Amino acid sequence: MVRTTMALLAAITIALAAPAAFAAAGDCNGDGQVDAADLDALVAANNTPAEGTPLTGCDYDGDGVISLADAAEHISQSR
Ligand SMILES: [Ca+2]
Ligand SMILES: [Ca+2]
Repeated sequence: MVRTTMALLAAITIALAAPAAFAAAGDCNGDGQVDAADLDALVAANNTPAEGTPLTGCDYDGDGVISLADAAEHISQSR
């Protein structure tokens, strides 16, 4: 019973966290807006880890590092 409850709590936690992660896509500086400032944040963070920063939503290729490839993808998705 306890194990089931813990698994349920974990599933709920993941479910609640997931929409926020998706909503942050393109919002590289975490200000809630997707605009030109996000590209500046992406370029400034070139070759830095995305994990644990607002930049996780802008790691388009999912390699865990912000790079110019992510900036290029950000530009193509912003058009
Ligand atoms: Ca932003
Ligand atoms: Ca990347």
